Amino acid sequence: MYDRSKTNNQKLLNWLDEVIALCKPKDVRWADGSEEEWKELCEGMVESGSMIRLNEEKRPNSYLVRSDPRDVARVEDQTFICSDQEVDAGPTNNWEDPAVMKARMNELYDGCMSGRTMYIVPFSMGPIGSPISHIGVEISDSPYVVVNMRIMTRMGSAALAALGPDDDFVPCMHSVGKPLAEGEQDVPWPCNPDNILITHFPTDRLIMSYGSGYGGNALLGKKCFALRIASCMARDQGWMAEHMLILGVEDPQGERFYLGAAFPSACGKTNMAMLIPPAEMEGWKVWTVGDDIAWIKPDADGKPRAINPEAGFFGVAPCTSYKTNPNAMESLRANSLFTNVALTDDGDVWWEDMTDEPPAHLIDWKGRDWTPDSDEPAAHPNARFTAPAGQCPAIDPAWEDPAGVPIKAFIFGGRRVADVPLIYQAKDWEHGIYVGATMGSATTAAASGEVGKLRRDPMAMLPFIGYNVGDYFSHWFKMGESLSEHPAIFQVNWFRLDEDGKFLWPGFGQNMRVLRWIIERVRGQVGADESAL
Ligand code: TSX
Ligand code: MN
Repeated sequence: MYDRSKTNNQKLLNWLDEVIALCKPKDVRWADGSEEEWKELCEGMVESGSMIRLNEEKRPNSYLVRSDPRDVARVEDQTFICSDQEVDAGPTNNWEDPAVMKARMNELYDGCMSGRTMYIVPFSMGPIGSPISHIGVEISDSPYVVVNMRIMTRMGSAALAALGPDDDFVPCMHSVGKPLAEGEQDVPWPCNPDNILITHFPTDRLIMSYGSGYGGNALLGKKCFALRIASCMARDQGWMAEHMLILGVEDPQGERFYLGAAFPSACGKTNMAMLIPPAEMEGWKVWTVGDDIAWIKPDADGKPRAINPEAGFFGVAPCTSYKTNPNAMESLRANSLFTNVALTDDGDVWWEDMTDEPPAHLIDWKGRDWTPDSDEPAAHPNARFTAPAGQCPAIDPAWEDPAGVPIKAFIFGGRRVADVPLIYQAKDWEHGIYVGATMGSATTAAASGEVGKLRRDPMAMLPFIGYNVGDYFSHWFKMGESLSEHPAIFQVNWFRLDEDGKFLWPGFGQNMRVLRWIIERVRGQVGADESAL
């Protein structure tokens, strides 16, 4: 049924035999990650009505997809950490007994791919062959997942070739949960929104996802593997998997200084990762290594080095513009996927605040006519672009260095209307852990629920720690003991308001002043007063 000669990894072959027998797909296909495969899958989805090819002049080699309106975001209430003991999932995760959950998932998976093609998607999180990288294999019945994984990870033949006969990998099982009966017409976005389950098995380092085709529910290399499962691997192996952007600051002398920064959602993390310094700070430059996840391992000397395990940006589209983030706009100018954005009359994409003036007419994310008088936004608030990181004009020359980049500082941020100043430094590693553990952010309209409420989000990892949050804090302390050099830790807040409710700080490029102060502090070039904080 499938070409077994592609790998000599027995664990992979055994798992494939098992899932094929269970899911009963119409076809099985290895994803090789080639250009031809990308074209074939995308054109196939155009023909079936799942994708729209964008204007080749305006947005070369790029496509628009509209999801089912019931499948538009990561689901957290249906996300489970199935550790052997309930206490090991801790108070911040849903837990179910692994045997019970596996039985439930296997029942859902039984025949779930009938009438569909099963894709075998080998991928590397991190540069192939890096000692900091890890390999996964995603099984999916969604061609949309395959083409997204080609941008977001090092996917295909090269990743498979790196998997030796006895090498371990993380099995990532995914189905949209919509089997097709003989002769049944498919829908543009198959899913099973009433039965979504996103499950993690830390003991087996296994992921099982069912019912959703969207984002972190379906692109299993990202939140499920690179954060939840990787955080368990990191705990056991003495490294860190963090929800952090990585950037390099170059000073006017040309010296490069790298830091990791953790922000909860709706704080402009991608904007920060791609910051362009203001004209008056001539000679300063920010280089982008990653915008979402950092894997940090001590090198042979015990110094922390970080990689971005991803190869692309899966960014929130609304509010991204040439004003707020020119480097993101350049990253998505071609070879990109767009999910739930609006379509312009000339076959390009648009979303809220992309331009000062909205176009006079659009097709909205639900496929309906839209004008500026419409009551609803043209793009879904959680609409996304999937863009290759290598296309970012500010991508760091060392972003694919297998050794990673040396990390000198961590920043914890949040959206705080009061109480937290623009910038302060923690006294030491242990105090820094306290600062990270007590992080919080004011909720925004995009995040839904009550607006302006303080939501606690330790290290911006609340939905991403794959084990007990108390053990996670312990692990930070243990890393303090094993590292020979400790990143300095800072807290920032771009969102403090004055008495009139106006932002006190201009933000964006001006944040470069804060980064400069951080560097000067780490180098011992500026003093600071100890405060009540
Ligand atoms: O991304 C943001 N950053 C980080 C940039 C490198 N945003 C957008 C957050 C929503 C995703 C910000 N918004 C930032 C910020 O530093 N600061 C603010 C608040 C702000 C908004 C508008 C203005 C100023 C501050 N406008 C004027 O001052 C004209
Ligand atoms: Mn994130």
